[in-house]
Amino acid sequence: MKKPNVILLLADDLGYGDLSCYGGVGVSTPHIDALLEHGIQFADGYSTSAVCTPARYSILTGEYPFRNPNTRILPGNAPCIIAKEKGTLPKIFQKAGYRTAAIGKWHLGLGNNDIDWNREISHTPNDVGFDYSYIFPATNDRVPCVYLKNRLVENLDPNDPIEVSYAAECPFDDIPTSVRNPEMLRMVHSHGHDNSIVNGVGRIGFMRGGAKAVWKDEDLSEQFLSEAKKFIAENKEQPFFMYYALHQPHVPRVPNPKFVGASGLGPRGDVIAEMDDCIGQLTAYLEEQGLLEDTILIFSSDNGPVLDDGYLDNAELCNRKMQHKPAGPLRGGKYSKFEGGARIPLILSWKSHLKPTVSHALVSQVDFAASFAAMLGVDLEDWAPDSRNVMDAFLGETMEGRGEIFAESVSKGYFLRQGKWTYMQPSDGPARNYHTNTELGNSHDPQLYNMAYDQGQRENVAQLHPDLVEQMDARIEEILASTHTR
Ligand code: NG6
Ligand code: CA
Repeated sequence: MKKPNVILLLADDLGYGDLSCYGGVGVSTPHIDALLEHGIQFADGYSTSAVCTPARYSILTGEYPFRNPNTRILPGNAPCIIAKEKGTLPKIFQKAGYRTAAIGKWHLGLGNNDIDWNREISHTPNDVGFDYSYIFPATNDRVPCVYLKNRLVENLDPNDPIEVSYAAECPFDDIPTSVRNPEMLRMVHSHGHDNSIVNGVGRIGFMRGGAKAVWKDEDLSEQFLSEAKKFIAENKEQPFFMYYALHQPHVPRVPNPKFVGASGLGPRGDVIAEMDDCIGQLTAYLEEQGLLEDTILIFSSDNGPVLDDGYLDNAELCNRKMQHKPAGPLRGGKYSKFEGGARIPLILSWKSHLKPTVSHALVSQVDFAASFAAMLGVDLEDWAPDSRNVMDAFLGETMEGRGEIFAESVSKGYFLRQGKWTYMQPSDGPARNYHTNTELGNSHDPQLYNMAYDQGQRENVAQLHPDLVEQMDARIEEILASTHTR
């Protein structure tokens, strides 16, 4: 078999109802929908977490986040949480003779607690299996707002060194901050995001210097796309794997001017339109290069949707007007233990191999590692301890998936899905996220939902099925006490 190229496209905070092919109302994503002309649409695809860093950790390591105590939303100056010796998804591809690249959002930490942004950085994507990387360090709302190419900040000016701090008080008295210089803001924050001002937007964290290196939010999408194309052009003679982490529709939502007003859904809809266009351009480029037939394109999201995640950009109002429900029929969203947190759009497209299919197989992003290892004949040994080979399900050859889904909320509350049942362990904590108003799914009572008729998790039937509750709770405890589940 000719080894296919693999491009894993991962959106940031895109919900189950945010794509028109997933039945999203008031939204139009024609280019992503077109992936389904030769693709499998997973109705029951999951990430392992309702937030970013843990979900991405699982994709890249094939391991549940709870096994690494550092899997939480990381600040922009956190050390890399994937150890250099760890088995990873890109290393599996490298073993199979692929060239590998990470493009886009990283958010898994950099360096080893020693980061100096003005020198070569010691621990980057290049140390965990990527031959090439062109990323931003954390999130688009966290400093430093710069591109990192392999080990160096791009456009670094030695006369204008970069300093970064996540201290509670601003340690630099000569930089603009949202508190000191509200007149410089072009976007109003609702919670947090009142530290450094970069490109007219308040961020999390303080940053000084690096004027030539800071990004323009409007350019992020095109910049990453052009890097992706360059990598493809330079590596088309052998198979390649590209982890392409799109920054949309995470806050701050600042589309290129070409997309302002494109969706009728306000900035959140506009950046989704921008992202969709980006996928269209990428697909067209692959076609032009004669590569589309032999390239597997996976499209997914790291976690569920959120509307006000710290900036007042009218997302809620615009959605209401268009009756757009970003989590579709699901309850909760980003941060949540309800299905809206970790059940995400997941599409696998392969022009020369697949017909349009909707699959209800239970699959998780943690399975990419073992599935591609099996496809490529790579021996996993003890790598990817929670990843299962469900390649037959990914390719639509069977509707049987992994049997169980295990995932966590922002506060490490756990849920387990087996067949039609989703069980959520009792937990302390608030019913809603104070900032975003998302229903978090925390309850002192055990919760059991029958997904066959209750996708929206409205009717807790735990009391009707005490044996099932006991058995599923015990399984969660068993997973938490285990060293692997593969
Ligand atoms: C939260 C931020 C939110 C977002 C999130 C990370 C505040 C009040 N909220 O702490 O804006 O940045 O972290 O999102 O600062 S994620 O998709 O990368 O997990
Ligand atoms: Ca995210």
